[in-house]
Amino acid sequence: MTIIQNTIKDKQTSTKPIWLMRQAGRYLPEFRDIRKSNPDFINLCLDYSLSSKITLQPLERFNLDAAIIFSDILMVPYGLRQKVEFKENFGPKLDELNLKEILRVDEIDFIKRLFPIYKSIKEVSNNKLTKGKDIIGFVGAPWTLLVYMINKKSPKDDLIKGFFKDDFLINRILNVLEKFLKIHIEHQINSGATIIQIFDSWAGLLKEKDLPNYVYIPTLNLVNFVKSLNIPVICFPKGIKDYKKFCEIVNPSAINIDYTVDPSLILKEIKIPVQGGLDPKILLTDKENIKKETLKYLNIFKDHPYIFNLGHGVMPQTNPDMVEYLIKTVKES
Ligand code: 1CP
Repeated sequence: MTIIQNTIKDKQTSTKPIWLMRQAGRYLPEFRDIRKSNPDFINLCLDYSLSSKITLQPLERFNLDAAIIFSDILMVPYGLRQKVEFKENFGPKLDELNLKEILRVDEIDFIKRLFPIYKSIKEVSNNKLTKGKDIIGFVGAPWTLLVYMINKKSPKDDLIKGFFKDDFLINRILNVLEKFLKIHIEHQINSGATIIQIFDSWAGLLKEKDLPNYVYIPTLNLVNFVKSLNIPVICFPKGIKDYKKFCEIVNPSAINIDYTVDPSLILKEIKIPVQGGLDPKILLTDKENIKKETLKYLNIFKDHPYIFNLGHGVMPQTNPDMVEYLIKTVKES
């Protein structure tokens, strides 16, 4: 068993495995090199040879315990024939959602559109760099995908006015997402993914009373599906106030915490394995501070099954040397 599987399934606490959200990406010069000659981000995700190469880049450099497939949560709206583009200094931009068009997409069509992702996972799992390590497949949670599909861009500056006005549309989309996210998860697993992470990056936009409808129930359906395939599932409901309640209701195999929550409180309140927490901005400071903050998390979770990770993705301006230092600190402690 890998050390991450040991942490999640056997609740071992003696070794702390580590991988990082966005471990492949803009902060690596070798990624920027590839990106320069591939301006279309969706096409890059659909080039299995390049996407598998990018996935392996951080494993070439660092002593990480898992690979996370280089892809994006917005490949699912793309698979459902909603046009997605990534604009520089703007982020994702989606076309108007067309329910009729989406309802016409069938499983065969969807898989055909996303097939390079599955091929990339196969390549990665056959590579010697991932031997004895986990391969993390992922999806966006239904709520976060719904946000992008209706909002048509990042909701950083808030959701568009009237976001919730069409109940019928919202419910149809959530239904479609549940069906196709299960298909996407199952194909990633059949291609070699050994863990699934569910990213709910915008869970924090919801009021407490809306969490059951948009977060707890749709996520629980996916979590139960992944568990039925005998694969661990890690949830990241970023920005929610009550991680304890989320864990009680959704009960994933492990919970990824964000950088705004107090890890000591999490230790007290949460029984399941924990992942992440360290503020990615810490990697923009100096080694002394990185060491101090890293040891803080390791110390708090020393007797708890814990997978070291950040409280959100590695930032583009991060110096790779600091990532190396972080990993070394975790491995040597
Ligand atoms: O070069 C570039 O411009 C691309 C930047 C980039 C990268 C490297 C985007 C655009 N996506 C990715 C890869 C990616 N996205 C991975 C790969 C694996 C890894 O972690 O190394 C993963 C897991 C994601 C997941 C993802 N995409 C999330 C969930 C996690 C999170 O960051 O909260 C979200 C919200 C997205 C949407 C997205 N894709 C890209 C951007 C810039 C965004 C966020 C936009 C926003 O703020 O709304």
